[in-house]
Amino acid sequence: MTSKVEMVTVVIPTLNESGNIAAVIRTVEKELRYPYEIIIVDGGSTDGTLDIVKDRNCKLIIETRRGYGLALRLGMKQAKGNIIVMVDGDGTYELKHINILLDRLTSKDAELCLATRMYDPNKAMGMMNFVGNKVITFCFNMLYKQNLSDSQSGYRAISKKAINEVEFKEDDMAYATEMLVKFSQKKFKMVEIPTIYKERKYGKPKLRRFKSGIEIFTTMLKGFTG
Ligand SMILES: Nc1nc2c(ncn2[C@@H]2O[C@H](COP(=O)(O)OP(=O)(O)OP(=O)(O)O)[C@@H](O)[C@H]2O)c(=O)[nH]1
Ligand SMILES: [Mg+2]
Repeated sequence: MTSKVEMVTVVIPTLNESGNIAAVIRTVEKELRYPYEIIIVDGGSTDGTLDIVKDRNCKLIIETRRGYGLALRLGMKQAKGNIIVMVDGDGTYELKHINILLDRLTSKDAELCLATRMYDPNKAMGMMNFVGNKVITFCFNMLYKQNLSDSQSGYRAISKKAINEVEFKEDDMAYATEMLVKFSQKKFKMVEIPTIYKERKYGKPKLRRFKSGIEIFTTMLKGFTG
């Protein structure tokens, strides 16, 4: 149950996002209507990302062990807000929708609200990612009796209390799925808002599709078989 936004902690993992991170931070600062802090968890960027972040009013954590999930987990541990927003530092998510995301979380009294890119009118997501995501999300919905449309969205508002009640183990991309699996098991309420997908303007994706796909399916099945 999340009926009120007192303070928001925006947790952003970064690994070589110098072309994107300034705009991400700026948009949060401009748009977010609630009291907030921003925590950047950097994986040891060598492209100037750190210099950009140090100039901003953000808390910076450096964690050179690899892993998207590890970075998010570390950032969330330090969160002061009662609500956490996790979002990538690559500019692919629409941060102008951040208040809508938070308002849906509280109006629905949910533990998690995710921003789904599946109704993007521009259909900007690449075919491989789109199909992979559809298959994973379909299996997840079947196994855990949910009705989500974008299980791989990394743009979510989550109650800090809910995060504290769950123990996470996944260090990489499967973390996003592990969260949905464990929240389903706890019967936490999960809702969505539609958002758009924006293509990466700078830098390279760190996603290794095959490795992540295997890890995601393993995570889903592990949760199901106990
Ligand atoms: N701290 C940290 N951040 C990471 C690591 N791997 C990825 N990231 C960041 O996590 C976010 C998600 O990674 P992306 O490379 O965008 O993966 P993706 O969203 O699947 O791929 P795109 O299609 O390019 O958006 C980005 O902000 C990355 O910079 C890591 O090992 N450590
Ligand atoms: Mg991305």
